[in-house]
Amino acid sequence: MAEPAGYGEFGASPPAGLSAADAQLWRAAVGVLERNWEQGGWTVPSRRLYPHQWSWDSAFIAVGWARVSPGRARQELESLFAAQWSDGRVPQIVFNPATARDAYFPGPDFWRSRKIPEAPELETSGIVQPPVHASAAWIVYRADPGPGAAFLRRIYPALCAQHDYLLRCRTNADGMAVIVHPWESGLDNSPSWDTELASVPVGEGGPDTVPGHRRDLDHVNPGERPTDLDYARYIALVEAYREHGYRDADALPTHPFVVADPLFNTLLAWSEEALAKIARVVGARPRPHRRRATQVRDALVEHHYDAAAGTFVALGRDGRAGAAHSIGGIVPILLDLPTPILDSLLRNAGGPRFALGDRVPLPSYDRTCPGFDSTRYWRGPAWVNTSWLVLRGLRRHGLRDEAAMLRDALVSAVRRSGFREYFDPIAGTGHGCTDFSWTAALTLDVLAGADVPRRRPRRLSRI
Ligand code: 9WN
Repeated sequence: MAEPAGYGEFGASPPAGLSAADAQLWRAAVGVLERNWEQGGWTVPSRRLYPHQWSWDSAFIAVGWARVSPGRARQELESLFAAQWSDGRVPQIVFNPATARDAYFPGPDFWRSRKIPEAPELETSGIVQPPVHASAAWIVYRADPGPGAAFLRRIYPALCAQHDYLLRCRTNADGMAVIVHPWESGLDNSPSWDTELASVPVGEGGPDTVPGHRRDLDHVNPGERPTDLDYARYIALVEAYREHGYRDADALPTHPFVVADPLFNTLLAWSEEALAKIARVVGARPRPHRRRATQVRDALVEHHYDAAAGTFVALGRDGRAGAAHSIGGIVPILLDLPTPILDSLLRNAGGPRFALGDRVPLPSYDRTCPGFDSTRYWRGPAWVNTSWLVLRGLRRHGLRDEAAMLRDALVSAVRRSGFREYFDPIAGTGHGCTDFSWTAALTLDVLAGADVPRRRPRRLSRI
């Protein structure tokens, strides 16, 4: 499926017009991607902390490669889809056979994908991550439309199968795709999952006994990672799902964690919009994709918008809402929304909770909440991918000034603290691993500047 590397079509030199400081940042970002590139045609998120291929990371990373080497961007996505299961799911992790089996926990011996008939030859995990891939594929195509068209023809059926799996096996009565594990959200220990997670029974060893060696703690300060209790629950959830051979029809009726998440569904709708554009290029029908995008967006607005809080919230199986004011509640700004909702999201983003306009990117969780923790993973720190998604949304709505503020915040955080995994949203300091691939990749996209807004700039009275 993959084509030859073709590295350097655009060269590593920065685009014309960047300041000397931005040009230096550009070269440094390319250096991170080069160091993290694997000969098999994909990029590790981080050499030591995440030494395999991750699903939504590859989508963000492809967006960055598209600015430097569209050939590598195409390979990044195609190598991921080479590990797609026959039921259409795109696994959260594709394990690198050349990496020690215990280099990451939980590794291939825990997931046991070889026992699953639908799984591919390469070993993988059995869960998914947010479906941002069709959107990434579209961005990759736009960067290099010549060879990009053949790439779209190759990958379109796999992208459709990915979405079909979610709509066929993972959709609830509201028409929303559900996740069965916090790792599927990509925002692993977000306070949004606390309520649902609290009722997950943990293993026999006791509430904070993790059945395995947490390799993450060999590389990163434990105060910046999920707790052992979180991990005990993560493991218990995988065991419950794995017991059913990862078959949703069997597992979901009794599964202890079934959540409809605004960020996951926003990316599904956004990617359906992208599939509509891709369909036009490959000679398929765009309308079914547009219809699905609208259906998911409408379900999101109808069931997940909390008018009092002015943001979108996750819902558990019995309709219990997760904590409001996670960054996932702002990300729907990527979609067309009714004006009052858009205005509320902007008020939240620009107010004290998310402080858009500060020198750092948007926090992952409300800065004013008692549960906010400025350095612990998804419970406060600013991550570049979620701010990049909001930035794309601001540009879509023609909000140039707000987009410029967020762009500057992203660039200055990285310039100040390096290509860190996440940043303290108040102090701006870097945390988690260094040389993190999607931070470098999305910095390239931001530095290169994005598509011109489709609409006339829209000014809000105040944000
Ligand atoms: C579990 C790879 C991944 C990201 C996730 C991020 C983190 C893994 C972990 O790293 O999760 O998937 O071990 O903590 O939360 O979004 O895809 O970068």
